[in-house]
Amino acid sequence: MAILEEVKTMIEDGETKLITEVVQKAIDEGTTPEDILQAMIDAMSVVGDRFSTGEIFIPEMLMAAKAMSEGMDILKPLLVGSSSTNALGTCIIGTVEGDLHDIGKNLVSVMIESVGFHIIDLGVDVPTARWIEAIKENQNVTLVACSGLLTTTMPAMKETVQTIKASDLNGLKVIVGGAPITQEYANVIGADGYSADAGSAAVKAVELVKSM
Ligand code: B1M
Repeated sequence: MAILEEVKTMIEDGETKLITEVVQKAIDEGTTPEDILQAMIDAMSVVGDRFSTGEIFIPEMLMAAKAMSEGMDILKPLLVGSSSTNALGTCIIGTVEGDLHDIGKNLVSVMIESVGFHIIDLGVDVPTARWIEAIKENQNVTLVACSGLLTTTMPAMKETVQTIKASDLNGLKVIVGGAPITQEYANVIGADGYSADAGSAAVKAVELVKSM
């Protein structure tokens, strides 16, 4: 089996022990971290489809998510690199209230860190008050990045973004994303930026902060 197919199968099957070995083997064989990551993301889509059709249930989704996280632990240093300087200030990142999905958020975090931000990760299920508190208690916050994966938590994202924008917290930009989020929704809730994936989130983050 080609190595990327093997990586994909490990994630789809939630092989939390074997995944690190296979990811390391892919790296050793010269596969780029970006290609390995793409195979892992594709696998999560398959997992989502299987959940939708009732082929698998929450425990299997959880195992796949854990396998993805284990694989990411190996890829992260390669994706962030050593050029990280924090020159663009601090980014507060998290998943909005009511939402426990963190894989996409973690990927966005890695990519934003790689372009020169210091990351403060608030985790998942972050209520609006916690976002505000984190912005106030940290130095030089230039970016807030809100992730959301559920249609049912889109109103929580709206509340968080609108509360930040209506506050007297200046000198920062707010970027949003996640599967159900669109540019149109980002405009409606008053976010400064939207991105569909982790790579373009990093590009957008730089663009927004440099324009301040
Ligand atoms: Co859930 N889940 N889940 N889940 N889950 C989805 C999202 C779903 C689409 C599955 C499905 O039905 N096909 C569906 C949502 C439907 C909807 O809202 N329309 C769903 C559901 C229904 C649920 C529950 C309600 C199930 C239940 O209990 N009945 C429940 C909700 C729990 C809660 O949050 N309160 C639930 C639970 C879970 C698990 C806990 C089991 C697990 C999450 C574990 C974890 O994250 N640690 C899980 C998983 C794994 C998934 C799927 C299968 C995979 C998500 C994922 O990690 N994708 C997912 C199906 C799918 O996505 N196809 C699904 C890979 C990741 C790389 O992609 O997160 O989209 P993603 O991130 C992308 C972009 O969206 C973007 O960049 C990333 C890629 O580069 N992005 C940003 C993300 N954040 C961004 C922020 C940005 C910019 C871009 O700027 C700030």
